[in-house]
Amino acid sequence: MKVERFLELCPSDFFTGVPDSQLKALCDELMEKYGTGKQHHIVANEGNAVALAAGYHLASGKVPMVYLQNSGEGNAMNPLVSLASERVYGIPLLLVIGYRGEPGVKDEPQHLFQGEITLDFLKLLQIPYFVLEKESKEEDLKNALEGFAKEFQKGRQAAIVVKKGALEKEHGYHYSNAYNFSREDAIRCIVDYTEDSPIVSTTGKASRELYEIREERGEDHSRDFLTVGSMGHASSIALGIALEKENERVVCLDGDGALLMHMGAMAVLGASGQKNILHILLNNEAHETVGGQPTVSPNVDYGSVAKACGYNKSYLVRNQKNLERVLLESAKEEGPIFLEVRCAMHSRENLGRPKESPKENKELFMKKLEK
Ligand SMILES: Cc1ncc(C[n+]2csc(CCOP(=O)(O)OP(=O)(O)O)c2C)c(N)n1
Repeated sequence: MKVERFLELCPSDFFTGVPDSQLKALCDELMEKYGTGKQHHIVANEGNAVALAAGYHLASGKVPMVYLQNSGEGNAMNPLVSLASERVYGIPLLLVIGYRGEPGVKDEPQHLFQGEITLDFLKLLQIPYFVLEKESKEEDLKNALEGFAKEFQKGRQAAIVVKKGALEKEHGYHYSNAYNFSREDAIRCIVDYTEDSPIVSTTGKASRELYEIREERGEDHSRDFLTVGSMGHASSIALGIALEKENERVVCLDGDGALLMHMGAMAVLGASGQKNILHILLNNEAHETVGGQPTVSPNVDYGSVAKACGYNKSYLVRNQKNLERVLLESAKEEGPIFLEVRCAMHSRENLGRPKESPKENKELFMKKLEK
């Protein structure tokens, strides 16, 4: 179905969510039509989206749309259950959910279990849903929305679960930023200069690039924990390792979308005063992995946030030369250290994926840490 028509049929005039590659047509259309601001907000996590939409409903009486990848169901669950629920405030919301890991469709390991429980999750929360497929007819969606309208009147939520290829848009939206230092080159440089340090890398393409860089160097992957799912939690994983392994200097490779998703982790990391941790933010001001949709990063001074959270030092670099200098200099400093690298919004078309399973990655990583 054409995304333009989809939006005409949906009852909402306010849209908020966290982007998803499977919902790229929807995200692109919302960007083209509204940009970000008054009617469309790309937020830090899916729970934020539910709450922001709830506020909009309180002020307008209308039914806002909350869009998310199914991975975000967990983040959305608390405000769905304890705020929006008919048994609490009764806030009508139209959820639009990208269906990754759909049973029977090949997908990455981190999506498989989530895919299996996506519809059960909605059933558990007593949220009626319609699964939109490539073959769905306009009539099917209209009928579902008519049913949903009755639910909304009762202060309930309803969901459209979007299968791969179900929403289409002729022209993609063009996203860009002002930087030209590639994330992959930044990671290559970090691997060069942090020597044998364990690296905890964030969800998305940064982990895939780290994996490929090890292959390129003929090294194994035993120093890297690739956080393929659980977006926003890489720095907490790194802190957990640093607390236990005080002789290791633990490096976290974070993304700006991921860091924003659970920014409270920075406060905890700062407060830990842990000397053996280097938190590196690869800031491309975008959710590049899922299509390049903007984050609110241009508005955030991360270095100041880190300092205010109690990190010992914070650095900002935009090119290879300065990154090399800071990596050398910061190796002599006590942590927690924060290093922001402003990166281009780009990745290779032919970027591979890890060949080992997440469990194999874990076992290799643990074995190496043990030594
Ligand atoms: C809870 C959750 N919501 C959404 C996603 C989908 N997702 C995967 S990667 C990604 C973007 C990550 O952005 P950022 O951390 O800035 O890294 P970049 O892709 O720009 O390198 C998103 C939204 C997810 N995996 N988990």
